[in-house]
Amino acid sequence: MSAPLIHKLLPSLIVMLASAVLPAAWAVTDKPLTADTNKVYQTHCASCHGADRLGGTGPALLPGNLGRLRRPDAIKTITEGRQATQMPAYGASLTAQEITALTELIYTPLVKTPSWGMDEIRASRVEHVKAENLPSKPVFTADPLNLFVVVELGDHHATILDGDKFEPITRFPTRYALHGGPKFSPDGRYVYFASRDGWVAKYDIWNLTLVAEIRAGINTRNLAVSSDGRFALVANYFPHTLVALDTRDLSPIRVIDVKDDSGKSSRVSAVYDAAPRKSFIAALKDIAEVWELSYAEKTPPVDADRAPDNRLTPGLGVKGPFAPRRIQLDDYLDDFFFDPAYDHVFGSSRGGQGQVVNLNSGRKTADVGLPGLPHLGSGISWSYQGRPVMATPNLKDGVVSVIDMKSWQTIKQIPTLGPGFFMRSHEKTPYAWVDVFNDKKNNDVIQIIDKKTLEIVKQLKPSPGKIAAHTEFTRDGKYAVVSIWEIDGELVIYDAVTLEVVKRIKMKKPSGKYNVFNKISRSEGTSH
Ligand code: DHE
Repeated sequence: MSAPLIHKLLPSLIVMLASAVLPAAWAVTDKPLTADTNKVYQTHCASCHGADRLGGTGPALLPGNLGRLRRPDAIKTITEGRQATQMPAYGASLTAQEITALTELIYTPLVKTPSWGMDEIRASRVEHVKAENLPSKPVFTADPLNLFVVVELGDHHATILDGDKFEPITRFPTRYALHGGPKFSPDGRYVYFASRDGWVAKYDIWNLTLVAEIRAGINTRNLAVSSDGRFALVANYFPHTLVALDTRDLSPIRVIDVKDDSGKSSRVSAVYDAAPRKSFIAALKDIAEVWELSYAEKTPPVDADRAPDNRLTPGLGVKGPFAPRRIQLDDYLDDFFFDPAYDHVFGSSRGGQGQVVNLNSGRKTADVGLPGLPHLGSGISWSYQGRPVMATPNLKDGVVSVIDMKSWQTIKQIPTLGPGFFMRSHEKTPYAWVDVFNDKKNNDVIQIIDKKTLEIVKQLKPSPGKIAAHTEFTRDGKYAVVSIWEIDGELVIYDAVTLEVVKRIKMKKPSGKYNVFNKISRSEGTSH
């Protein structure tokens, strides 16, 4: 059945069903918009986006989830539909006023806050196949550790790419708007995706099969997988929770409310695995704390020499696995980067100011002056003149900052052609690759930094006039793969030594690509 036909037949049924089964807290508001607009929404949109706007086969239509979609683009999408998706065009069936009113509706918060706790999370889980029944060897001959998982945002698909032949092995649909790096099981067999709408998916790469999905939040930031592969922790903007999942089948284990002693709750900016500590570290957006959640048998011991006025406070009566150890700070710590030993996190506060926190003592140990808005989640590290350094691109200023991770001094601010987004390198290449994603004039350029001299040595234009972003290397570091961020985009593969193009592969807005080996070996040139 065609998508427009589904749109015609299902709405009334969905509305009836929705009003019968949805909890009161999800009721669609008819304020401050007119009942007419709601009727238009229920007739044309609810079947895919949910009677409650929380999403269905289509994405959630709530202001928090639409933050990155500008209103004129929303109007265009409703009028013209969205290429390569199920979203039909309504320009012929709705008036301009109805389309404007619908746009207003989707940018209006729900009057009643929807609840998304353990019951709703559990009910959302879909187990497509029992993972343990699938063969435990790859169904293809390509090197399973030199595969790339490519996220194609253009039509919400992912491609598994053979990293030796640079040929796609399979391509499959994903949930709408995946964001953040997918995470892998320690053997590289399973990959876990998170979508902005809170869907987490487990995919068996060896069997090219989707195993299970669960909606862990309504507006999700990212997820982390424990170094032993047993757990996933999902960081949510809405509701203000961290959700622990059992990676075997994505069953929910625990929903942790994120709040401080006064009861003030917080969005979670991001969560990462700290393998040597056997814990997850979570950065909080609205509370000046960083949380450590252990998945070790016993919670990790805290430094004996911790100051008597120790500022670690017990966590909210939550006991057992994932009981948060709360480290209180003077300033907010948004996204962050670990030092090589995972003893420190280097984070940026809301204003972009950097601070270093010792995770063992729970104390801030240094301030680091940083210009603009550093993008620490995209930081990489290497050894420079015998010292561990990290480098971060900057979302606001045209600069890459290189910081000594022993003294926490800035060694160099490398001027770039404009603000960037992603940075990558590899142990076996002398270069770090950085894009100029956030500069309208120069966003088709990739700049190559020599890790020894900290100078820009070359500029590449993979596809002049088209946005170039996000590099990833093959497992041996010999080739670098760059994305062309267009609906009809491509991957451009470079010889990482000669910096010559060796191949181009058509893709639908390939946002990020992730090499299995580099990810599971925690290559210093890649993000956590
Ligand atoms: Fe991302 C990773 C935050 C906007 C594409 N982004 C991340 C991570 C964080 C983050 C915390 C690390 C998570 C992880 O990998 O586990 N991103 C933010 C923002 O705060 C910001 C600026 C605003 C927002 O809307 O959330 C933002 N990000 C974007 C985009 O607009 C991008 C370009 C397109 C998109 O997908 O929405 C984008 N972010 C990415 C990608 C990664 C990512 C491709 C994974 C990078 C990697 O190599 O690991």
